[in-house]
Amino acid sequence: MSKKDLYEAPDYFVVDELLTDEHKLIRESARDWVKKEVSPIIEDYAQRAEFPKHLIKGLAEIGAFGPTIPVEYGGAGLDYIAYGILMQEIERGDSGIRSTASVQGSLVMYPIFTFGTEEQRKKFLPKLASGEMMGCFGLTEPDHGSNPSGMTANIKDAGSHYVLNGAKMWISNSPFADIAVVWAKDEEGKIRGLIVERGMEGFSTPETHNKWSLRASATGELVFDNVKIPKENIFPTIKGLKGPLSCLNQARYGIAWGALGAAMDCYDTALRYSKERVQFGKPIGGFQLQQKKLAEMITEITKGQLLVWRLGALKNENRATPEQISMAKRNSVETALNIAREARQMLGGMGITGEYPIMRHMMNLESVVTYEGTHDIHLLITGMDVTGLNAFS
Ligand code: TGC
Ligand code: FAD
Repeated sequence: MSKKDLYEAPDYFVVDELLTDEHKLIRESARDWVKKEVSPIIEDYAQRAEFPKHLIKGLAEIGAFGPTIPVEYGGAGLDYIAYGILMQEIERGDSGIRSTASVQGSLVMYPIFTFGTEEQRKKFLPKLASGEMMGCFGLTEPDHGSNPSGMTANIKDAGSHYVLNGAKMWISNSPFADIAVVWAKDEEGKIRGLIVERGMEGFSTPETHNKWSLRASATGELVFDNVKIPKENIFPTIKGLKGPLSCLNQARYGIAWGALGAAMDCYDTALRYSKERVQFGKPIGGFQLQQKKLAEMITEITKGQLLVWRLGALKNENRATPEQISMAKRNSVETALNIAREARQMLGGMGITGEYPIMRHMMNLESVVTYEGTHDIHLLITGMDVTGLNAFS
């Protein structure tokens, strides 16, 4: 983006007062980092469909990898509101960069910390926290997206090791990841989690090209052709879909905060533009139709901010339910997509260019509304929770 990043975060209901000094400090350092390191380069990388790998070090330095993981394993030992703030600031820059942080912290470090052995924790967590090692998460398969319980990736016990076969699709960070947390069925048909390391024979990670969305994030497959997995790389006790779904709770929580960051950037851009752009002799912000758009945007952002703050407070007390997380993820992404679409129109022709971040956010959000559980799946989770009736089966 050639323009200077003038972002000012909207805070209509003074949610700021609900944050601690530590939260505010974390937010300021993340915001400064995004303005300095992400905004100036992100448009170019997105246009070229390239992940800006050099940002990994900075992401680690602002504490974006495993913010809630204890300090003794290299994490930042922060609470869930701090984690949410970090995701919001990063996604304000770009959803693809937030994706990298979400995957590393919630989908790779969290399962190793929660389900892994002490040896696995010590071996992998500090390097993942510092960005020296990058990870990815393999749940989705070509024929099993919303319904991961049907997965066919499988492991067989070969005495001294397991043998892994199958394929995963749509995997963020897979093309450059050093390790993959992979979910596969054992011989009893139970879903198990294991750590697959780059370089293991029969393991490859072909990149997925031609995306119109999340262009600054690398997406690929995971292909397993008789890969020998040492027994020490399996998570020993967790069995069943609740293993991967618990990781998704963490990541979906981060997205609930993150997507609002994209919404806030679109709103802020459109608000500034509406005061500067003159048509029919006055700034377009003076026309009622444009004010309606801005007023509705700030209303939805404010509702979203209050919702995720409350969700964070519940999460800090270990009281947030997966269903509450689903509602917040769905609401924030829908809010962000609607705001991105309206904000883009407010910029007229300029809205389609890379001079402004809106079109990039809008395209990115088309992935965010699909991954980590689609818009419809989260609606059905809420539906099941309030009725007690399962629409999936
Ligand atoms: P169901 O029979 O309901 O449940 C099976 C077992 O799982 C438990 N469970 C959960 N546990 C923890 N957290 C949750 N959110 C849970 N939801 C369910 C459940 O209690 C049960 O446990 P148990 O002990 O009885 O065995 O499962 P189902 O097969 O009917 O599926 C339910 C459904 C559809 C909601 C679920 O499969 C689902 O959420 N599907 C969406 C799939 C999804 O979100 N995939 C995401 C892939 S990863 C990704 O997109 C990363 S993008 C990263 C980035 O770039 O940012
Ligand atoms: P499908 O499940 O085939 O769904 C197609 C449509 O049918 C959707 O609209 C869905 O809502 C609807 N639908 C499905 N079931 C029902 C139902 N019961 N009732 C009503 N409607 C239904 N996965 C990973 O494991 N790791 C990753 O790192 C990862 N990163 C991703 C990155 C990107 C850029 C993208 C696009 C995806 C990523 N995913 C990842 C995969 C993502 O989680 C899946 O795309 C998502 O879960 C949906 O699966 P699907 O694409 O197979 O769609």
